[in-house]
Amino acid sequence: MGDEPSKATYLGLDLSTQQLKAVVVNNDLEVLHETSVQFDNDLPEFRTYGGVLQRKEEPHVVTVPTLMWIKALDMILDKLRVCGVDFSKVAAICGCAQQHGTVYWTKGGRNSLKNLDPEKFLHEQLAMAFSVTASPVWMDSSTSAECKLLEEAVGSPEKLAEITGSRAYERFSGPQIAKVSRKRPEAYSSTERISLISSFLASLFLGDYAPIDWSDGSGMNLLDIRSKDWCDELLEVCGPSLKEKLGKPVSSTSDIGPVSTYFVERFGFDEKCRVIAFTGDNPSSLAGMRLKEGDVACSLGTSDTLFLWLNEPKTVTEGHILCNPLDDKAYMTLLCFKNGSLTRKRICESAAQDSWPIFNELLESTPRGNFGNLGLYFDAKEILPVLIGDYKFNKANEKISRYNSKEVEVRALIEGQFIARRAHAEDFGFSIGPKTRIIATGGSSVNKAMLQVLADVFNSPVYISELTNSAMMGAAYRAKFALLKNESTYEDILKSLPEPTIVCEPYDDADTIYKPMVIRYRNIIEQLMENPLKKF
Ligand code: XUL
Repeated sequence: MGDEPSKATYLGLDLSTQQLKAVVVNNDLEVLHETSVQFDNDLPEFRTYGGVLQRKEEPHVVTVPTLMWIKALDMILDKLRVCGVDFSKVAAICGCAQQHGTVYWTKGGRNSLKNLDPEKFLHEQLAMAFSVTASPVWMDSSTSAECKLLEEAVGSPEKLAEITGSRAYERFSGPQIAKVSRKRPEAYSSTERISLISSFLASLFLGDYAPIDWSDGSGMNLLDIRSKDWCDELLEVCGPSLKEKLGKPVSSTSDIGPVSTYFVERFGFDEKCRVIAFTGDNPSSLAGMRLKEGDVACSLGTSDTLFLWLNEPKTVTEGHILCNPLDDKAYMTLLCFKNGSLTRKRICESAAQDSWPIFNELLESTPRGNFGNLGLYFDAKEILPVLIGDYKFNKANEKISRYNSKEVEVRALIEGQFIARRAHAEDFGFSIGPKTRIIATGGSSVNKAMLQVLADVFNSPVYISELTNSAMMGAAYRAKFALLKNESTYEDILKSLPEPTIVCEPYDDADTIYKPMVIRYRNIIEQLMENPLKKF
């Protein structure tokens, strides 16, 4: 394996909200095998919907049975084996996962990881390895009280944002850990190690606790993004002995050790195969999309996210600054909108018989600007702006309970979502114009009708990469990069890959139509934030 670099392959994984995906690429980074496990359909025994558990009585609490992810890994490795993957050629494994979620290993967890029996599935052996069996995930918004604690610990939201890259956010791991420590002190004290979902997945491959990487660690409200170490004042308010429970964070390009003997014996991995630090899905997407200066990445998935590469950190109170996953000196910005593809799916079900072709037909049969109708749809409490519910406005800006036609509803949703993305991106300091390349990725980026609306609302050309699944591909690319980083730049390693191609250009009248709608959106939000029940 290691002696013949040209034959080396790389394994990349993406543990996202609704599925686990895996890819094997060759030394030229061409895809050899790709497969996925869908949580709701392939693991129905865990009874998730959209990959998560959420009870009507406690809608802000959103969790995932940790064991489901482990069973998904068992399944995906078998799927790869059955489709003929030669694991002995894999030179390095890297992965990414939905950000912010936390995994609580019980005392003895490390021992279980180190002594896995290759004759058995992982999920059989790790069923008792967790002190909290349902991991809180990024969709959870039940930690307002804990957010206050963190902001008070350092003095203010601004100070917290200056240190950690973000003011306190309910889904961030620090407030989530503080909630476990306060509400379930016994479970907390029997916790030996707390992993992020990314470092948890890496731990399974490593056969030991994998460190948290700086980039995903920036989504915790605990890491000082400049010194790249934990902020002691913040750890203290979250729970006792938290430093030991988190372990030391490492650079996202770290080689964290060889693959565990479990994988060598069960699947035939080479014992020299390395595990590279896993990171968050958004940082991994940045790596997969090869962003250039000035490009804006737009990922349309369960959450919609916008991000860009940043050379220097800055302090922002809306949105996030994260350590960069490719360059230890650089940073990235991130804006996250919770109501992405699941909300689009809801309207596709109600207005378009659950058919995307019908949805697109409806979308394309209405003019840009939608006759003055504008809709805002927040199934779950949104992050930006903090609102929940449906808000529909007609041409006269009156709040109405429903639209008379399905096509108006479909366009109201898509325009409303993208107008919000643009307004918040501008507030955050993104500069957007006809020269900006918007690079789209994520599940909904295959939908050209939607991308046309994106191009028009942003008045910028939209590109897509031939390689969809940028988060998963980013993991495979980072696997190779981490092995060669002393000899090659990331650009060099990726130079044989095709450039993103343009798919939609804005119409000439786009800015005249959407600029006023962005202003109108801002006014509506200002008034709704003051009084969400306001009658317009
Ligand atoms: C980012 C965020 C989501 C998750 C799930 O802050 O919460 O994008 O990473 O994809």
